[in-house]
Amino acid sequence: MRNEILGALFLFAGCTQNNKPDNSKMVYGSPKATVSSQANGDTANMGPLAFAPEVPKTQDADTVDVKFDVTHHLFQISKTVSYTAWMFGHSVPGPILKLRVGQTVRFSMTNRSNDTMTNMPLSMNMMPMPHSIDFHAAMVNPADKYRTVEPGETIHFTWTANYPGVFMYHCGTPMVLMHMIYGMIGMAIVEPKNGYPGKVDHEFALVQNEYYLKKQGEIYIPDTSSARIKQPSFVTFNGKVGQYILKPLKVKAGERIRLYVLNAGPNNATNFHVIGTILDRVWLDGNPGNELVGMQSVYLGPASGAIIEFVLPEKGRYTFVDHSFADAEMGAIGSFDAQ
Ligand SMILES: [Cu+2]
Repeated sequence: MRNEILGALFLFAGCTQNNKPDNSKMVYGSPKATVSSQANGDTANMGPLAFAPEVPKTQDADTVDVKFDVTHHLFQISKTVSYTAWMFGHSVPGPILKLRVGQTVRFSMTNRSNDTMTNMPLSMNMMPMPHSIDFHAAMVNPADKYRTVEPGETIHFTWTANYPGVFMYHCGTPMVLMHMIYGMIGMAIVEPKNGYPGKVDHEFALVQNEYYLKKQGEIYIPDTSSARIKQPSFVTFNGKVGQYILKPLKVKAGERIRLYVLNAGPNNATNFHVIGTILDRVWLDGNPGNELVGMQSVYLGPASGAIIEFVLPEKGRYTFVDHSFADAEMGAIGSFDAQ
């Protein structure tokens, strides 16, 4: 009996220790960023990246090279709506980046906004713009690493992932609101040193964001005045209106599902909910130290994330929504097809 109590105490102490940040291992800051006036020759994305809902695999290395560029491009968010997007890695949201605590990222990004938008008439091309990137997962001097680079320039800097979690990255060039509603948002996942605890059968990444659009000729352009009063025209999971209603995410009944969810905002909160089940394990901001259990919905303000686990109990179609139902009506709705 005594041994059992001691064992339980030991386990409890172990958990607490695991969940506490170990400040002796933190890496604060990094060498100064460099900016070159040369564009990267290679336009391909590089690193432990994937496009949502796919979750990338981490790489087994102390230092990982990550590269994606900024482009301006026409982006289709529904059958009838296309708009002039500013994007990381040629998508909205930008590519999902996956790291492990302790890894150092050697990052590089070219501002290619001066490239011709190949999918639009020249007369409708967007003006080249200065851009930047701000990684919420990093602990660095923002004036240095998150500085704005001009069209054609390339920024290089390194940073180390100290905390596990589901973090946002975004363009931080003023007016920040404008750069975010144009599509300059993305997710970085940092897993604990030994990976996330527990086994799951499926993993998906979901980034929720708001669009504020107004019509201009045949296409739409982002509208900062409706963004200022927080009245979106569309709210989406992974950049496209209702895409997982049209094409549900396929799983099996009874399997354990893990979602990496980020509310990129930029303005409104979300109440993530799955109709027909209970969210049985939730790590706020994706840190196992912040565990909640048995949730009906997970409330996430702008730039908040979570890891959400659950089981779909029997065969069927399970809809997931932002339970602030105005947002579901505007496109923040999808479904799982459990076979
Ligand atoms: Cu920008």
